[in-house]
Amino acid sequence: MAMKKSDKIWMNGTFVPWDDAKVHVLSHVLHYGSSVFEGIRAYETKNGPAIFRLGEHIERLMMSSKIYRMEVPYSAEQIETACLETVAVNNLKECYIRPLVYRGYSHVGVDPRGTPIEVMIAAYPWGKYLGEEALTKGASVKIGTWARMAPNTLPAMAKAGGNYLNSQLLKLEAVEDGYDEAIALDVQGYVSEGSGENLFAVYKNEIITPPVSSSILSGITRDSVMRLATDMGYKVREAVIPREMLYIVDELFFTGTAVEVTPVSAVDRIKVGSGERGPVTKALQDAFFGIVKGDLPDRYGWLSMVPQSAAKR
Ligand code: PPE
Repeated sequence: MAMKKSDKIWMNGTFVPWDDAKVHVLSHVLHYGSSVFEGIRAYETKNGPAIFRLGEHIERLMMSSKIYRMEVPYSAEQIETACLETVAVNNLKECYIRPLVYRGYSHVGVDPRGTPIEVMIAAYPWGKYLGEEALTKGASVKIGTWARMAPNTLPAMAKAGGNYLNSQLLKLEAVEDGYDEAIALDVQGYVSEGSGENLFAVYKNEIITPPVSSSILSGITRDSVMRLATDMGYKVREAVIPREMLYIVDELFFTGTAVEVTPVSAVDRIKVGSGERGPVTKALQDAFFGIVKGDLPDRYGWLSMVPQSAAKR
């Protein structure tokens, strides 16, 4: 799937034309996966484009950088402003924003000390992660044969480029086998998350999701859905989930910036509930999309409006 280009990419403090945003082939990041990144969405609202939970995403980018001892040469505030400007200069309304912090070019060798820490931010249109139809019909998933990283191998809380080698193994296995997506177990055999999404189950009138200790990325959409569900009166709990529970729950859905809130219709070809999108999933989708698109009041202060004046830069 070729991506849709936009005009300009923010690279180390300046905007460069999309086709000129390049790195040297001996950059540390290419050889050793030394990057941390974010995925953020902006939605079109009646008052212009708005970025969803920008502050939390950049906070996580800074935490991921800290875990890998990468000294980011910009403040969180500067990166937030740069994200808003990147959407504006490209005249984008609905888009995906990808900030990346990476170790650049100085020398090859595992010891990363001395490599320049570089930052880029791109914004471009990105449609529905698992296809438009999955939002209503649900995704068919399999339990991957690859486990998520053991907690003392790669830190799952850091959204690091290298973690996505594990995600790629999971995703490739799933799509090659005819599924939309894979769910990974952790090294203990408990449910962790999808290749690029968190997972929620609805079971006996409770909403449950694996805890951070199950090697998940602590998702910002996950946090948003937990807050929305609690305020809507649902009982929400983090719980260690055994694999077989996925076969008997009433509803199952993914959350994530790219995937938004997407139902899961079957696990290992076993139908989840009736195999249709369930009522709790639907209610949470309505609440989530209502807020991000500005149709419902932004009662949690989750939207950052893109200043239109920034477009003139
Ligand atoms: N787990 C993983 C492994 C993950 O990659 C994501 C986001 C999430 C959970 C959900 O986190 P959050 O976006 O904060 O709710 N995955 C990003 C990258 C997807 C990609 O293919 O690239 C995303 O959704 O932007």
